[in-house]
Amino acid sequence: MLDFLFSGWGAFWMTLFMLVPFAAVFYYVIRRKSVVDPSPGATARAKISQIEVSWLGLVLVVFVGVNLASLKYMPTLATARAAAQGTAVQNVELTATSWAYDISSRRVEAGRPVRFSGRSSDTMHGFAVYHPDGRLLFTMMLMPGLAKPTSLIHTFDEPGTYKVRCLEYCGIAHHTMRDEIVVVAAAR
Ligand SMILES: [Cu+2]
Repeated sequence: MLDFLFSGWGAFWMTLFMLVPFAAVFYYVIRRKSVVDPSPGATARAKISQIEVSWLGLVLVVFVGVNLASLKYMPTLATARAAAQGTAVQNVELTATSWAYDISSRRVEAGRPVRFSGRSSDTMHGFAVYHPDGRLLFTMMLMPGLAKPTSLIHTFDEPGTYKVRCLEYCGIAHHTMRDEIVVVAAAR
């Protein structure tokens, strides 16, 4: 059932389904103000301002709350945390060239942080890594001509074959720019 939601049609129907409440509220308001009672509203101005301020307050609280709660998922923070812990990091160096990657190692261990250091030798490229179930784990933007590589630390939790895709449009064969990283169980 849940797998269906992650397919193309699943996402399509889910999006349509989420629009139903909006359509219902829209229809309700239009009907109330055009058919049931088309006369000007009797609500006092002060009351309307009060509702507007409360609504703005709610939006602000939700906006700040969601941003704060999702901070820990930001790749930059995870990178800083892993770097601060100083555990043995596995280094993977990669260079993107239209339209392939040159990767120093396509095999890393699960449970140990991996530092991906990427460069581009020609134009703007991306380096995005997907979990075997299709979730996007992170993406890096690789810009040409930088003195230092772009780097990011990620710790893979599970062994498996992780797909790599370029997510920056880089020319006619951009869609063929793909690779794989194999995550193996940690050696004990
Ligand atoms: Cu590309």
